[in-house]
Amino acid sequence: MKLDPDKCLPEEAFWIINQRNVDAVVVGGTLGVNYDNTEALIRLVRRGGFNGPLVQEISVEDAVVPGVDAHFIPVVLNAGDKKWLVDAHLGAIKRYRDLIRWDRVLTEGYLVCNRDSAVGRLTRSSRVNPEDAVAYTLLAEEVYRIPLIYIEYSGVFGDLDLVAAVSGARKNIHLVYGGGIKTPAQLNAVAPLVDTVVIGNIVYENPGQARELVECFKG
Ligand code: 1GP
Repeated sequence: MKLDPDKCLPEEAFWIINQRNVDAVVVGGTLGVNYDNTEALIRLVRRGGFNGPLVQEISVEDAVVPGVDAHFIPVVLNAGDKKWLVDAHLGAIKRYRDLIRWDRVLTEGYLVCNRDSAVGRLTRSSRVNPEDAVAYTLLAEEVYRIPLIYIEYSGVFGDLDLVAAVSGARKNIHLVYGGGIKTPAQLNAVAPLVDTVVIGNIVYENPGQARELVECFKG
């Protein structure tokens, strides 16, 4: 479950995140993220009784909040703007170097497949077909030795052929899918292909439907 610091958390979210088949709560977003709204959301989730893994996915250097269980660092493999591949990360390391708990940092090889999403526009991500996606995955797994690849369709349900191609080509890299999941059929179609499914927008757009999704998902 990914929660956005720039959005108002509906009451149902507290029930949802405490269900057995929600593995973790990731706090992160692309637009309007700052330290105050990120810290407030993290506090809200903990106060809401969530005792599972609580992770911040960092997209803004100024918004790094200590005290979470881990920090996920997206490295946007298909970014047209090199900032999101290396420069933002270098800047953050220079700034926080002695404060970083490296044992709690997890790199995400990010593959932004919806170029019209906020993250797609921000990073100026290049178009990705299934062959590209497989090559990026092998690059992440075999060359960069990144532990996790995240197929990000943020806002739209993705191309299952692309996800299946990546799923068949990867060896051990942890495969995450996120984007546009609104129905049990979508969830159940993508879940067998990947290790982790992320749901985000539906929690805000239609909390009741998000609740149903989590309820009917058997994992
Ligand atoms: C966003 O992958 C997540 O980073 C989830 O996508 O918001 O479209 O569910 P949605």
